[in-house]
Amino acid sequence: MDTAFFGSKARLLAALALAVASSSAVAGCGSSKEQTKVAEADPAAAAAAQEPVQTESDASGAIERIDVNGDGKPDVFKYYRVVDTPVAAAAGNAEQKPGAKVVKKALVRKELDVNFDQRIDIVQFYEGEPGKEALVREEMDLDFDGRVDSVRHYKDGNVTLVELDLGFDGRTDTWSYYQLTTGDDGKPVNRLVERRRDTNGDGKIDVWEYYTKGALVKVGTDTNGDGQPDQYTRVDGKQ
Ligand SMILES: [Ca+2]
Ligand SMILES: [Ca+2]
Ligand SMILES: [Ca+2]
Ligand SMILES: [Ca+2]
Repeated sequence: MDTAFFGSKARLLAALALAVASSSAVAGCGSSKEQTKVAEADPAAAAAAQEPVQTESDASGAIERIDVNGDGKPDVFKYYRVVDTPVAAAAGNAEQKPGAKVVKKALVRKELDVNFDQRIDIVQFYEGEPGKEALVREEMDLDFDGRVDSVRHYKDGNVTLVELDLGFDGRTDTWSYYQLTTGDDGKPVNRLVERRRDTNGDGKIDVWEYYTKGALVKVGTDTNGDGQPDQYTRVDGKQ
């Protein structure tokens, strides 16, 4: 019984490892065997498969298209802003002429089609100078209908607010707020501190959940419909 269970689990892991290995090979440099096969079937797809990463750029920006699953169609799009850095300001290079500029690019947006249906499901927005880009917002289409259902806001690498449309009707109904605090072990920890919910879908918040050290301690409700909590219930046993 146990042996059979572990056997099937091992096979599953092996299959998973294989899938990951082959997809990263395609994303990296591509295998010549696969390219030959594709070339016989579709020369255009073969040309794309040979270059899983395609870059286009002009004076103001650049776009990088990446074909993750090797079907010849890009699934990841990276948009860059081009930044001219005077050579003096960049790392000193004696061979370059005075007044010359080093062109650097900063990632501003990343779009991902995670289910390979040619529709973007995740859009990430970045801010910061080249090499120091930080994720500030992430929009996700969780049910693949083309409409954003989740927006995550970040500050210094930590999520601060998650907006969710759990009803999938195009309206946010859940707001989760996070705060960076110090844990019992003295290390920084980013924790959920408050969750606001619109439970009846009228666009107004009616339930407020308050969290301490990640645990729900108090629930506030709006009973008179003014959009403010007026009744509180403690759920942690304290008075
Ligand atoms: Ca693809
Ligand atoms: Ca998609
Ligand atoms: Ca959606
Ligand atoms: Ca409501």
